[in-house]
Amino acid sequence: MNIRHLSPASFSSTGSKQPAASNRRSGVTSERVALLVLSVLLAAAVIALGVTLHENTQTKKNLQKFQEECEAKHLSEETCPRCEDGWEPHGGKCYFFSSVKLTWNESRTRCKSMGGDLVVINSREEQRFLQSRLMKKMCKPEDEFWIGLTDSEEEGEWLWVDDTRLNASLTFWCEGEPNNLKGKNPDGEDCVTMWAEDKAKHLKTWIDQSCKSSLKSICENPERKA
Ligand SMILES: [Ca+2]
Ligand SMILES: [Ca+2]
Repeated sequence: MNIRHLSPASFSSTGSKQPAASNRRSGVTSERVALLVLSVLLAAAVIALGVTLHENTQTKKNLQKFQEECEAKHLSEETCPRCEDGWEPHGGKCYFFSSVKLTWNESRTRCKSMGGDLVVINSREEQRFLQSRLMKKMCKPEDEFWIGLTDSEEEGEWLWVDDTRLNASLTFWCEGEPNNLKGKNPDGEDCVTMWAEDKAKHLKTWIDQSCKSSLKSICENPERKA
């Protein structure tokens, strides 16, 4: 190969050196600009995606919150009884455990003044509920609560305050009760109390007492209508 023949070419190459470098520099600059623009676009896209994801999450959260609130509202309307303050809901009824000690008649009047009456026990389940609540309400073992049962009209004919007769297969007398003792009151014992005790798993906690005794009481009220 003849090197001389290459010389002019190499010169010519040297001659065009300046514009080539300039081109390269301007190429590098435009590449940088393009890269910068791409970077900005990418950053903008990432931010936009982030905002969208955040908004989506917020929307989902808001929707979930709304559904929870709605379900809670629905639940309270459908299944939660509506009782006045201080009354305890159970099985569609409201119960008030009064710690004020009054005679049976006075207790009944007080329950009525609050829109209810002394409790009528219609089921084994209701007796069990009341007993479980009394376990917490009783301050001492001899604490007794009036219920809405009496034989004051005719001895031995037990009537509830709603005028229904006591169902013989649904009684919860303590052993030896009712005994109509006449020690405290010559009229005998015509009003009924109930109490509770850990050991009383048999549910038999009713006692007939003198209606004039001052004792605590249980009031009952139907739940408020919607
Ligand atoms: Ca009696
Ligand atoms: Ca008795």
